[in-house]
Amino acid sequence: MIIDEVTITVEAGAGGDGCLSFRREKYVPRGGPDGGNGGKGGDIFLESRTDVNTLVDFLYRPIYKAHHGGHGKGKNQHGKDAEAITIRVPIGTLVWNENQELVVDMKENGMKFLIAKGGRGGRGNTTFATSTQQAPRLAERGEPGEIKTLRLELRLLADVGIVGFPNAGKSTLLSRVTHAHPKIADYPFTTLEPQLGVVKLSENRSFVLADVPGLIDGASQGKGLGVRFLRHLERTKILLHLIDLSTLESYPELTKRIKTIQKELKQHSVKFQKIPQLIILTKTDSAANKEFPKWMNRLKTKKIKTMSVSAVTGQGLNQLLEETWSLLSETKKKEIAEKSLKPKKVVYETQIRFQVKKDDKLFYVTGTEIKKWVAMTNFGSRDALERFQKIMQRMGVVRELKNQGVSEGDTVVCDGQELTFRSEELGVENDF
Ligand SMILES: Nc1nc2c(ncn2[C@@H]2O[C@H](COP(=O)(O)OP(=O)(O)OP(=O)(O)O)[C@@H](O)[C@H]2O)c(=O)[nH]1
Ligand SMILES: [Mg+2]
Repeated sequence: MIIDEVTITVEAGAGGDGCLSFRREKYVPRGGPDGGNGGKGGDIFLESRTDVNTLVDFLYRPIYKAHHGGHGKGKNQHGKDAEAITIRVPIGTLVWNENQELVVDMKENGMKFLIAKGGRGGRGNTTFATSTQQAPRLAERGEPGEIKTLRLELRLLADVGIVGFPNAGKSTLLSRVTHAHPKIADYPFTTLEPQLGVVKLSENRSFVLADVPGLIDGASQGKGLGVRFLRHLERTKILLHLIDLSTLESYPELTKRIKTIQKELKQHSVKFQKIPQLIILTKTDSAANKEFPKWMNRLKTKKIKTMSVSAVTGQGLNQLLEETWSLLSETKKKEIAEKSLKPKKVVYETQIRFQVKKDDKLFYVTGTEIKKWVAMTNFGSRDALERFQKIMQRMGVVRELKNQGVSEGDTVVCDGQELTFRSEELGVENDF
């Protein structure tokens, strides 16, 4: 299996800061607050596309940054929202986070996934005015955007699989139509593990072909090697079923061989019944019985698509690739039509709100939300500090601190910001 891998960093934009300002007009003493809100920071999306085939571009451009939101201004002017950016990835890209957890499998065409969320704009002081607090000296800073380091892994999914008995000429076919160099020999079980190659018909017409070890009667019960690798073919869209003419004497033998392989596939997984199959008679140059064109006609009357090739003379190879391509395009179109009926998914991750840990005399409060509120608070302002405390209370941080035995004067470190646990002095109703 060809696996392509890159590491990238995505940095969503921070929200713009909210503005702290008061109206100043002639003859209007003590004008009210008029600080506008900051704009939203830019989000970063991943989108799976059929027109992107590799991860190579990411090697040259591993960092993606969205813009920050504009800052709020006086006269209630809000900052501008930053535009989202979309990173295009090939279909079949797996996205892993720093903890090696799978974030998303971009396996469907046109799937859009919010990978890094832009920060919310900070609120200006106008927002904080209430009937009791008419001149708030409080404005939020913008929320930082999410920053993530991601590992993208492309599992090149094979579009077309080759199946058949050992020695049918599977690897030879792969070597003739792609740049792959599989081992080829005139004894069974030459191929020991799956081989992939890319067939390029023209600039925009290419597909991935997979060759797996040969199957034998009883393979689904574990005989031979082939069955171990059949799972690699489960996601293919078309199967080329190869049959060796050089050892084929009669029509009944042909149908028997076809049925044997089809039975093995079906017993391995019912999924194979839905995958269209092309029957390919191989080694026409050394066919044991020259009557095979008649057999092909008989199969055609049963609506079984049959072709013949010789990897030695090259006979039939082009027709085979063209036929495979048109069948493949048809199958893909059908799939896309079925899928586009469903709404596109945008998935959000859920996170633990906060964590409190006691270490000696210090209490450490961490978590994404805590990080956010610390970044958004201007600790130099008494009003802002008071608000921060209220938020900690609402989130249940205070309750948890108390559970862990916090007392007056203890130091609480919120995401690197040192604060003193004190109640009355700050005049907050309940303790911090
Ligand atoms: N005359 C002739 N011989 C061929 C042709 N295609 C393949 N062969 C020969 O058939 C033998 C088997 O070919 P492989 O491609 O290794 O067969 P395979 O299906 O991959 O076999 P396993 O990997 O063992 O399952 C080799 O000796 C090839 O040279 C052909 O079109 N004409
Ligand atoms: Mg082989």
